[in-house]
Amino acid sequence: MWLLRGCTSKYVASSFGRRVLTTYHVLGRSRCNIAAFMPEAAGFEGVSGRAALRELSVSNSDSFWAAVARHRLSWITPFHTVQDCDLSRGKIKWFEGGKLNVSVNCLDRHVHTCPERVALIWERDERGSEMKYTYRELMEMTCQLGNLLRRHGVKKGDCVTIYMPTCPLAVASMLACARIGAAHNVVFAGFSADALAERIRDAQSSTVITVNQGVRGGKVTELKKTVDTAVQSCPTVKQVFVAMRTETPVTMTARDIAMDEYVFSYHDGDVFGCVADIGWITGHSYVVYGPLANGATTVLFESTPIYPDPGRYWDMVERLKINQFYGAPTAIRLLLKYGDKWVNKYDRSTLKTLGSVGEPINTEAWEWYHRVVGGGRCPVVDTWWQTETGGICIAPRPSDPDAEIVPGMAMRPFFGIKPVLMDTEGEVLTSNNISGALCMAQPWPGMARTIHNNHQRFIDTYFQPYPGYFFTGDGAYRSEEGYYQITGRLDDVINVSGHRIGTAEIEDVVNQCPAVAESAVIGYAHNIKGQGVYVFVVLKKGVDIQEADLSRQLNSMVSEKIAKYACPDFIQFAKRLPKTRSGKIMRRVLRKVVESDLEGLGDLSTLDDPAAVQEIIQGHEKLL
Ligand code: 6R9
Repeated sequence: MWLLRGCTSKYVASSFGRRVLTTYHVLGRSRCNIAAFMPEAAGFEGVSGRAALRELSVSNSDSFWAAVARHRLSWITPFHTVQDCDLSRGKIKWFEGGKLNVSVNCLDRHVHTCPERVALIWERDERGSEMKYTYRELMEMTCQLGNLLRRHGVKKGDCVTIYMPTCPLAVASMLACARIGAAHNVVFAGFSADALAERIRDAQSSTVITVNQGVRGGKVTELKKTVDTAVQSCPTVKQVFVAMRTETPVTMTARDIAMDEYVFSYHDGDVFGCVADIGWITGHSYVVYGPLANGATTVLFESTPIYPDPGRYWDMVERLKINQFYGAPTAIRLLLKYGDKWVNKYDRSTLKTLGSVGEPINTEAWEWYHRVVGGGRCPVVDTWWQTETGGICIAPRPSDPDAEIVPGMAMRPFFGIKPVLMDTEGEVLTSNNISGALCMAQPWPGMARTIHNNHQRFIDTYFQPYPGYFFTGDGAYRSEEGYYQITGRLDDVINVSGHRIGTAEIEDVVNQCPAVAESAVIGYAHNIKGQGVYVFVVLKKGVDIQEADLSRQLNSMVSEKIAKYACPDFIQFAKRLPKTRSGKIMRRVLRKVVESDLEGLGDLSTLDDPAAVQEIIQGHEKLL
């Protein structure tokens, strides 16, 4: 484990920490714990069955959330008012008068009842060298770190920047901040010095926590050096805590404070495997706060899906006996390219549920995930949510563990969530078999309260477009049966010859072509059709196909499955697509390339690999 030099394990007094309360629900039937708070919850006596409870969670949402909050969380001071929200003014206040500490809820509660249960399994980059940490150990580490931060002047209301790979010390750092009432600003460990500096300045951090070097996919990255460069343009930074992830020493300056390492003991436990980086909201809610608040064992995945080979996830599932696996479509599409043999090599019998998040999961990827990875026996849950929503809002089985699942559909609203679809005039669409802008008609506790230092932007972005509703920025389709399918960001809707169509819909068809591993569809100005269809295509490994052949195949598939107007006007082959560190295709960048507006590429700091953009630009120039 990571030991903090010179600090005691004295308990840090609880103080009211984070503004954002994250409620958590484990995916799938085996772990759905809603029943756990029902029997004694006032107002729920007559409610039997989860479908009825879901109904009540929307129709009587105050009682529902009050019961959840009282029975599932430990409060320092109980709340007196469940909520005081007004969506028309962007006013979001939950559990007024209440005080709790999220770190105490994630740690102390479980240390009292089951101290030796494994909290974290750190799947280190070096395959087969995983390490386990119990709740007791994680709490000790968190308290030590909390004390250390306090001794160095970090106090309630400060914002600490954490620039670390996904590892136990990063989790303890988040929890330590929460424990002492500081906010944390977790920055992806792949971001450049400039991107890091911008985020440190934005948060006005005086403290940064980092490691000497990161290791991911077998590659070493000089994180401490990046911090050194970044802080040169961050006058607020007074101190940088440096832990050792590798044995390579780094140059320390007067501003730097060293932290040391020793090894924790190993224990068995149940295992929730969300492979997201902790720098993404999915890592915050479903690697750290959600699983720990529920006393689960959570996996910290430090590596990449293809290191040292494309069997990495499934080897990890076998070794760590993972029960719920939660990942992103981009990784599934990548692994699908390498074929089934990398999956079939490993025992996946512990898997119960397969989750997907981050983008619409295309049909081919969904089917492969279900048939090959899950052997046809694990439900695939496509979960829709956003940073702003705090946790899952639409998912296939929030209430009925046997409910039907339609591939590629997020399906049903979660407890307490009331989605609505809006037309372009701002009217609520009441019928089914219809598409519109996805909004939320009711507040829920996990939703964002503000944008740091810019409350007006919060109101303008989320509450002004459809007064009285929270606007998600996404489009959705509601089927005849009332199920929801996310059609993508509304910015990604194009208008071809008067037909409005989500680019995700065309991509779904393109991705079904046997030669195609992945694609991105962009609209561009077309003087006859209004907008034309420009398709970026990444081919599967080993496929060799001429553009004319591919174009013929795609035209026939798109006209058959959608319509002739949606057929590609341009096809550009690409080795890879520009993506964010959380795996989302950066369509904005592709749009600018297609418009030949290279000046307007905008902020590229969240880009995973900047070389991908250069390749795309060159490919586009060749095509013209
Ligand atoms: C959790 C997360 C949010 C945006 C969201 C939407 C897209 C996420 C999705 C999905 C279709 C899903 N998105 N899950 N689209 N189906 N299951 O991804 O948060 O990084 O803030 O992104 O991601 O467009 O609005 P965040």
